[in-house]
Amino acid sequence: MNFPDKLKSYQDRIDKHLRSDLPGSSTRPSRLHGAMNYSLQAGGKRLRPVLLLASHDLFPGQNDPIPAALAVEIIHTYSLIHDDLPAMDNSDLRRGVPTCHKAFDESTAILAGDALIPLAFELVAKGYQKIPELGLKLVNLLAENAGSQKLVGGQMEDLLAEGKQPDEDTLMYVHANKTAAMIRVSLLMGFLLGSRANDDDLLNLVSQAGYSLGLAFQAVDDLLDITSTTIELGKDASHDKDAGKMTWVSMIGPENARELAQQHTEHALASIDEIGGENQFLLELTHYMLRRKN
Ligand code: GRG
Repeated sequence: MNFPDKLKSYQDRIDKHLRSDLPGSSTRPSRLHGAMNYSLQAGGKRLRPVLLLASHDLFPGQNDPIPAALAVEIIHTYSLIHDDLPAMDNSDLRRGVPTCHKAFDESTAILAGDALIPLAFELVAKGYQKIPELGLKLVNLLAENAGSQKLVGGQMEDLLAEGKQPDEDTLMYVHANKTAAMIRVSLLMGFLLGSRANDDDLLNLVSQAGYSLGLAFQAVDDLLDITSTTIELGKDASHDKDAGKMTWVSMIGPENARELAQQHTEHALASIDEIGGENQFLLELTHYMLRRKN
């Protein structure tokens, strides 16, 4: 199967389960479930669950990766809903449609984000209850990476840095935690559900690949803010620039940011290459992430 077809088949599989495995929009309170499903089904590249499935397929095993894949997309979606709120980035557009608080209202969007967090953990806990040792490990990994020293911590420092003089230490902290942590943990969870989960050398390589891929992804995201249009992005272009965000573009300029994205991509490719297994799709996905337009 060629790369675009494989990517689409992963995305379709995730979309299907997001529609069928979660409480539907008519579940009481329907306004809350309506808002949760609105944001989950607004689209999005499904990058994190695709990475999880592809990482699982490196060395496939008997475990079903879908509950974990849904969980990482659900945590990511909550973070977008909360990030878009007026108290944070105050964005009107996300995934090509009005943000959750614009389509509903602020209180509903806060609650929709809140409710998505335990839903993600419920899926992992229930999905892997027959393999409790691995299940707990996955719960722990997801909690750590979504928590105050990773995703939320990165978001906190990102907000604190707005309008400040750019400094590399802060920027690295924000990118490593706000962005790379969830990308890395997606690869790790997929790998741990596969048949080589006990191979620590491979696990280390997967971790390194995830970290580099996450940093490359964020450097590209910084560039897209100034090179892509609102239509292409599905969210406001020039948002970072207008908000005085600390980005690689504001710190080292677009050419150096592009160079940096390239370097992180090469590191990721080297690790994925060394991992071996059925790694062709992940190698192609890494290239695709560098040339993406949204
Ligand atoms: C509110 C705790 C909390 C965190 C918010 C996700 C996030 C952290 C902020 C969004 C802004 C941003 C630039 C984050 C960096 C990660 C990133 C580029 C997210 C967007 O991910 P994509 O491009 O989005 O994968 P889709 O819509 O395709 O899923």
